[in-house]
Formats: sequence, structure tokens, C-alpha cells
Amino acid sequence: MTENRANSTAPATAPQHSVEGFVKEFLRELHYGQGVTLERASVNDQYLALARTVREYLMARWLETVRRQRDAQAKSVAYLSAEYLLGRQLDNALLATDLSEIVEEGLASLGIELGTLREQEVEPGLGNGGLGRLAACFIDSLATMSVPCIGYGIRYEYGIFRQTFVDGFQVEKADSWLTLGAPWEFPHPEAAVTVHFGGSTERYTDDDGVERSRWVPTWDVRGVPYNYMVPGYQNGRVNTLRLWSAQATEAFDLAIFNSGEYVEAVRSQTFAENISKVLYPEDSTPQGKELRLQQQYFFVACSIRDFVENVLPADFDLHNLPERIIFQLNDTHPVIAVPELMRILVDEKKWDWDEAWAVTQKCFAYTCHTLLPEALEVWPVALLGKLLPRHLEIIYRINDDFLAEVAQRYPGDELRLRRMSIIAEHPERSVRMAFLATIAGSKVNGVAELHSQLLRDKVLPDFSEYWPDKFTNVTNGVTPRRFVRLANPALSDLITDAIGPGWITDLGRLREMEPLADDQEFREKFRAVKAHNKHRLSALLQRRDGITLPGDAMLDVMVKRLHEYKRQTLKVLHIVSLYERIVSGELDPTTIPPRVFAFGAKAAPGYKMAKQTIALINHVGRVVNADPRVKGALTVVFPPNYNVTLAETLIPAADLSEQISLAGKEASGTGNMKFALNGALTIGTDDGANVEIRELVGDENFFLFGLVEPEVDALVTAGYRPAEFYEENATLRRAIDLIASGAFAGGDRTVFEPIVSNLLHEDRFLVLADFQAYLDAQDRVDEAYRDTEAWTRSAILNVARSGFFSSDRAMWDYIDRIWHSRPVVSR
Ligand code: CR6
Repeated sequence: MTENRANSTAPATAPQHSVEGFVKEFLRELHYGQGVTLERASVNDQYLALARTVREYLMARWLETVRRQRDAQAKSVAYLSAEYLLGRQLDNALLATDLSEIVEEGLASLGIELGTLREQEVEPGLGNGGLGRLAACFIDSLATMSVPCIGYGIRYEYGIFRQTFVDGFQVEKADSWLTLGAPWEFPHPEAAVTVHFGGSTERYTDDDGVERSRWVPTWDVRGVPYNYMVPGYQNGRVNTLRLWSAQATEAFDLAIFNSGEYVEAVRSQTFAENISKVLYPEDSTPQGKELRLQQQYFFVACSIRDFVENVLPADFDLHNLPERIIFQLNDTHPVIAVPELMRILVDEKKWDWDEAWAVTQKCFAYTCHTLLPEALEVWPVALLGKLLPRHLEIIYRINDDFLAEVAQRYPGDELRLRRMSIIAEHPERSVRMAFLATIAGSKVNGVAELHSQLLRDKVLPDFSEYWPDKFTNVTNGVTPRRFVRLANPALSDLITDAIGPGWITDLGRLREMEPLADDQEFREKFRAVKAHNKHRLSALLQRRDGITLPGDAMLDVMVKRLHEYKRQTLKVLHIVSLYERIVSGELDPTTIPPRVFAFGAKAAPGYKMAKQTIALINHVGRVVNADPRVKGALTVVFPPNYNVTLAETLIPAADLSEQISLAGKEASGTGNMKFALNGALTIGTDDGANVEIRELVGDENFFLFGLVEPEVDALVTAGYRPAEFYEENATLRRAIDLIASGAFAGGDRTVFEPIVSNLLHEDRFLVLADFQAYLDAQDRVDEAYRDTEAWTRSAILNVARSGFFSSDRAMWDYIDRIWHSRPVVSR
């Protein structure tokens, strides 16, 4: 018996790290896992068997990590995020286990090409854009740094939609990423937890004669955890990502089954399962929909329950919770976790309110990811009260206590109380989730220096005055494993040849490359890498979309969600203006470097202006690409369905990175970092992390343009009239007139009229005000590009000086400034 138990806790041993070891295991998976012979195996069979084989190499490390963590009783990070934009898993797992070569050789010996199996994987698109991808980078870094972390989130059955174009207009298709099998997940139905909703609250007197509140909910769902491995980079550590899937509870079903209402029972099951059915495809805008609030509460309630009951030892004293956990709130989406923890401590554990609040405050920290006032999440009191009545009561109590404190510090300052109240009264009574997060969180951080400053000064000024020390900055970062080592093998080899492989886990070491910017031979090699990456992209686009790229041209890339504040329209105006000037004979196309303008962008399905802009880009592209007068000089490409997988080939090929949001609107950006790290130069505004990129790479290696935030502020306050810019700038006028003329819509003036009239009469994001500055900066780009050696030198310096933007560094900053957790292996 004892022996048995000893055996069962011993970690599994991994298959042999050799070609033979791999082949044996792979065939075993094919035969016994997939139930097919090699001869009859489809590509999907082969892919699934391969994924499962690679997984086996990680398994022993995973079990060992979990065991070590239990024993060490170290503080963990619970990253609470409604989104994880993971990207494909296979390559990352091969890199983490250092199996790529073995697998390639092993498969080849069976007549299988690794590349073909790679392409078979459908990436889990469980996020919208930057925020979700950031979460994925962070958990990668924590695993690589051996920091105990559990990522908690939702296992959406459908992730971000698959974008197609019909006549240039976006048409959304369902993303059924699970259809062909999900080899990377481990469902644990036996560990499901129940989550309640609805009903009312009641007062009662407990056994000790204390008056208390309790929740009497009316319906519930079950959360089934699905575990995913988060392997560190060749360090023997595998953390866990736990995503929750909603299921109907049996109690719910049975009652109806017993009453003979079979169809009704199945319907209610569907109702419950709707909760994790689909990711809301909105980026940077809250949805305010009941289902969305259900999703939020569902996953945080499951996660807290899981941590308290399954991760912590059974006899754990929750008074010590802050020593074992920090719940990092990735934006306001998981903030309902705050009243949930209070409810558990006060209602279930019967603690005093103050005692519970003291512990709760130490367990949370909040990251804000926006500056747009309309993007700050609020929930109508009526809706919250209907779905989570007890939580609403708790929020009221938190608010009352907080406002009483404020009133003490600022006697008689009624206005301040109204400004700082968690409850907004207009336009409808609602709960301001960012305020709740700020009041509850031990720290509040923005995601770039400028953003954190504006967060303090403009978004939460009363709070930063009240708690100056609560506010801090952690500039975002990206994982060098996925976005350099995997995405850009040619550059990685070049760097490793020059400075050794240490940069992969210590990206600051890229600095050692700086002197090589002056080495002619190195520059030639660097250019060869770029050329190679362009060929790779060209082949991919041909295969994927039938798009042909011209041979030798500057690759100018703007990839990110379609949003007015990001100003894809400014980019379009630049292209249209060049086109108009060439066609009208003003500009000789042979005098400018040939350019390919590449776009990638999804628009939220309900965001009309964004969808129009997509159509405009496609229509401009169609006209420009077909016009012999600009042939060779200007090419526009817009491959549909930009996602992590496409980014991995597109970014390494880019020469120029477009980061042109209106100053003061982009919280950070992370694409900007990926481009710089892959040797593209940035044309950008003084916004988000662009500011820090420019400071690090140097002004001379960055094309800065546009109004700065205080100027934007002043212009808007003075009353911005875009039409004046149109009247005064002939180049701008001609570009806009060309769009208005219907030239890109087969002569139909109505198609893009909304865009034109918005630009002329509203232009919230000051496209026209920045137009001339942007064109001037583009002229500087052309000029710089003509000097090939100087351009390459700048590109190398961009790589060498961007090591700061590793998500490893970001994680160290969170540890130092926010979490104070001690990694199992120290720095
Ligand atoms: N849309 C910001 O807009 C930032 C990421 C990650 C965003 C972007 O500038 O880089 O978060 N914000 O911090 C939100 O999603 C609310 C984003 O991805």
C-alpha cells in the first residue's frame, strides 16, 4: 500500500531524447492513441500523434513542477485574464524541449515532413489582440523564469472569428479551433466546480447570534477545468494554464428530465454551455452584455474556488492568503473577483468584514490597459443586481466604507465623493469596475511610461492623489522565444553566432551586437536574413491567399486591430496621396523606393466605421495594384485573418513598422516591440511604448512625427475643425477628393461617403491634423531607405537596443514593484 503510494507520486519519466526514442513514441501514439497505421494515417492523425508525443516529453516536468510548488509553499501568481491569445503550440513545445531537430529527423525517416504537420495546427485564438497576446507572453516568461504561476481564463469553444473578405468587405466565419482535436488540453471533469447566479439575498442570524447576509441563488452552472502546459524555455519547468468550460449541472437537468421535459432539459443545458461558447470579438471596448458578465463571474468564481480548495493545502489558514497568492487582474474583466473573495470570507467563512477586507486588499493588483474613457467597463446596477445580488451588496459596502474614509480626509468635498464613488449615477446607475479595482488593488499599473502617467493624471486623478504610492508602471514586453527565436530563425542564428545563445533568456544582452552595426560584413548578413524572411513571407502569402509580392521592395507593415484611434485611415491617405500624385504626374514613381504596403486587421463585427475602413483599404488596393502607372512602385496587400501565426512570418520580413496612433490613445502597443526586435524601423507618434522604443533605439533610428499629447489636448479644447486642414492642404484635399469621387468604388460616391464625411466633420482622432507631418516623415523614410548601409545599420541598432522589451523584464518588474513573490529559482 505504502509502496504503491510512493510509486504513484513518482514523476513519470520522459521518452528518450533521441531520434529512435522519438520515433518509437510517435508510432506508439499513432497506433494506440489515434488507432491508425502509418500507411493509413491522415495528416491530422500524424499531427495529433506528434503533439501527444511532444507532450509526453513535458509530462514529467509538469508533474514535478506541481509537486515542487506544493512542497515549497511559495507565493504564486494567479493571472486572471478573460483572454489568452496563445498562437500555435507545437513549435513552442518543440523549442522548450529542444526536440526540433530530433523530431524533424525522426519524422523524415518515416517520410513525413515536420512543416506539413505544423501547418495542420489551428491556433487557439482565445483573445482579441494585444491584451490577450500579452497574457500569453507573460505566462511564457514566468515559466521560463521559474516563477510559480497559474493562468486562469475561459476555454471558449469559439475564439476570435476567422476573417474573410467578400468583395473587399469583412465577413466573419466561426473559429472552430476544436473540431480536429485538441491535443494540448487535459480536461478534468472530476474537478469541476459549481458557480451560482441570480436570485436574491436574505438576512439571517447565525448560531453565534450575529446578523448576516447570505445569497440565495436561483441557477448554477458547472465549470470544468481544462489544463494546458506552459513550458519554460529548456529549464525543466512547466506551469499550468487552467481554462474553464461551462456545463449544465446535473441537479438542474434532472429536475427537468424527471418532469418529462426532455427538450427543455437539453435547452437549459445549451443555456449553461453558452457561457463559454464564444469570445466577444471586441477589442478595447466593453460590451455591457449580460452574457459577458456571466463569463466574467463564471471564470473568476471557478478560479478562486480552485485556488482556495484545490491548490492550497486542505488545512490552510486563509488569513495567510496574501503570502500565497496574488491575483493579477488583467484589465477590469476579472474585477468581480474582488466581491467574490469577500463573499467567500464573510459569508462562507464567517469572518468580520474588516478582517476580510484587509486580506482581500492584499490579494489583488490591477493592470489598466486603456486610456479611452469609453473603454472603461461599467455594469448597470440593475443588471449586476439581477445576476449577482450579493456581490452588488458587497460592492455597495466597499463603496460606503471607502467614501466615508475620503469624506474624513476631505471634509465637505461632496463633488469629490461623487467623482470617486464606485457607483456612477449617470447616464444610468452603474458600477465603475476600474474604480472598484483601484480601491481593492494593492497596486495599479499602466502598461507604458506615458500611459501610466496619463492614467494617474487623467483617468484616475483623484485616486492617484489619494494613494500616490499605489500607482506604478510596468511597460509591456513580448516573449523573445516566440517572437524572435521561433518567428525568425535566420536572425536568431545570426545573433547566436555573434554573441552566443544567452540572449534568448536575457534579452538585454542583444546590446552586445551594437558594435556589429558598423561591421560591413555583418550588415550584409543581416540584409540576407531580411531578404530570406521576405521570400518566406512571399511563399506563405502565395500559398495562403494567392497573393503575389513584388520582388524587391520596401515592406511597410501596419498590423493590429482595426480601430479609429490607431488610424489605419492615415495610412490609407498616405497611399492614396502617393497614387494621386503619381497618376496626376506630380510625382515620378521612379524617384521613390518601391514599396509594398501590407495590412492585417480584424474589425469588431459591430464596428461600422472599422469595417468600412477595411473595405476602403481593399478597394484602394484593387485599384492601385491594377494601375500600370504605379506598377512596381506601389503595391497594397491585405491578407485576411491576421493572427499570431501570420504575425510570426510577417513581422520578421518587415522593413518599416507603422505605429501611428493619435498621441495619448494607445496604452502601449506590443506589435511595435516585435517589429523593432526583428529589425524593422518604426514610423510612429509619441504614443504608448513608442516613446520608450525611440528613447532606447535613438532618434536617428526612428521616424517620429505628429502632435504630442498636450498638443492634442490643446487642439481639441480649442475646438478642432478638420475641414480647415482639408481647405489649407492641397495634397490632402486631392487625396480625400479622390476617395470621395468614388474612384475606388467603381464610381459609386456613396460607398465611402461615411469615411469622408467623418474625416471632414468629426475626425475624433485628428487624422487630418497629423497628415502633413506624416507625409513629411514618410519622405524621410524614403530618403533613409535609399542609403542601404545606413538603413541596415539603423535596423541592427533597433534589434540591439530593444532587449528591454522582453516580457521577462516586464515580469521582473511586476515581481519587484507589485507581486513581491519569490521565484523558486532566484534571479
Ligand atoms: N487593445 C491596449 O490598447 C496594449 C494592450 C496590452 C490594449 C494596447 O495598447 O498594448 O492592451 N488594451 O497592454 C485593451 O485591450 C483594453 C489592447 O490590446
